[in-house]
Amino acid sequence: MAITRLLIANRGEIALRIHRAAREMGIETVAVHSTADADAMHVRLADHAVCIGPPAAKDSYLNVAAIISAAEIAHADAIHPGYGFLSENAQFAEIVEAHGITWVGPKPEHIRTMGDKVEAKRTAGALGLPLVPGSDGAISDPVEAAKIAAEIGYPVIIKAASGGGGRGMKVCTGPDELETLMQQAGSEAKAAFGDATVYLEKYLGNPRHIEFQVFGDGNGNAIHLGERDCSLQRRHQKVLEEAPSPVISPEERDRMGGIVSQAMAGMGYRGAGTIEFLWENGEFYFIEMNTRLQVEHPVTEAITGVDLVREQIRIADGKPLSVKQEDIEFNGHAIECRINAEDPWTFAPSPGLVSNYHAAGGMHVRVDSGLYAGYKIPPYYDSMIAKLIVYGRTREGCIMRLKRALQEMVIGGVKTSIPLHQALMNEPDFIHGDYTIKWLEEWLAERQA
Ligand code: MV4
Repeated sequence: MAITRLLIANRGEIALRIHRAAREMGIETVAVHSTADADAMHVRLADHAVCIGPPAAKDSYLNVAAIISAAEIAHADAIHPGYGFLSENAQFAEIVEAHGITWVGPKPEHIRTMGDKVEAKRTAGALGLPLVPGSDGAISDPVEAAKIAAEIGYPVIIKAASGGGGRGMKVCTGPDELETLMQQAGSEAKAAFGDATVYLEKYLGNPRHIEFQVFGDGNGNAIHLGERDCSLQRRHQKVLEEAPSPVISPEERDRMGGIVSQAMAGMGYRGAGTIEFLWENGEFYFIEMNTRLQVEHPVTEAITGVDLVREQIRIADGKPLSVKQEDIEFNGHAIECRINAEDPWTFAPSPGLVSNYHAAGGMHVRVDSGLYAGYKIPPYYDSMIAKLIVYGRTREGCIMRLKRALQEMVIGGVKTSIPLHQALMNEPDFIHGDYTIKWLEEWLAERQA
């Protein structure tokens, strides 16, 4: 029952990315789209297209019944969810499988486990991953919490079990505020996620965000594809990512990579995954796992030569991993700039008509985007309209080429984050790889002043 027709339950550049991988494998594609996306590039390129609803994501890209119906009408035998939307919805994965459709993603039980941050941490710890010191699971009793906080030392951070991506976190600097902040965190979590469960961790003051790409075959075999440094972010939105991390040595990569792939093998993980760590003073601390393909996957593709979407589809199709760990080499350096339709300094969204468009090109330059001249960027979705991914044999060479590529990019008619990336390329701290998760926001604040 090999996959012959793949429904892509997403939009924008990632829908196009998945379409391209499928085409190269001889698999037909089915695009689904809202009424606002009828003119999108992925819809034009796909073999078949089905309109699944009005612009609001809850009525279209998050509409499970509409997507399953589209799959049945179009005779799709597999569904790829991309990132965001339904990609980490365990119930959706179960429904897809219950309809006899191949789910291009992890086992639903693993999506569910990792979606609960308390369960994720417990699982990661049991599999041998290093954890941030903190409460052993959920905590509700303020007396118990105060005991743990005193043990691990202040400041501590209170996190929502159903949170993730930075939502519902509170930093607590001393015992006086602990009970109040726990209550606040709990009720905010209840309001946002319908679940008041919180847990406690030692607060790391100035870490880097380093994540490992993993792949499992679902039968106890797993590999890692090295790390990405995603420390440059604003309000929990990544701005630029790179691989490898400027601070991780080959020995450290092999050591941590061995630990994460052993953990994934141990749980029988299937498909692509990302293990997120905070890294401070040379130590890794697991925080979360993402059970999906990530926006920034191309930097890993650039330095390993492995097509991650092709690999996802192969695994979903019951094939073995196409590469063995010992065959994976890490060569050179890659940086991805996320290009958003927004003001580069105020970050105000800037949707509208793209009056003209020219993508950068040349050696080792990749642009993942559904843009074209005359395209109208709809206001209803994420503002990311393109990713510029540049490779170089060295980090320095990569930055030089990236500067050149940023100069070549033309996106007319809307504001974009290209000027922000150009400014970053001239910052000594960035050039030296000397940045943490706080760096970008501090730099932006200084520029305002
Ligand atoms: C932390 C932390 C400091 N100490 N946990 C934010 C998103 C979520 N995935 C976890 N996050 C953090 N957890 C401890 N124990 C600081 C952050 C954090 C952060 C993490 C990664 C990338 C950017 C960030 C920005 C602010 C806070």
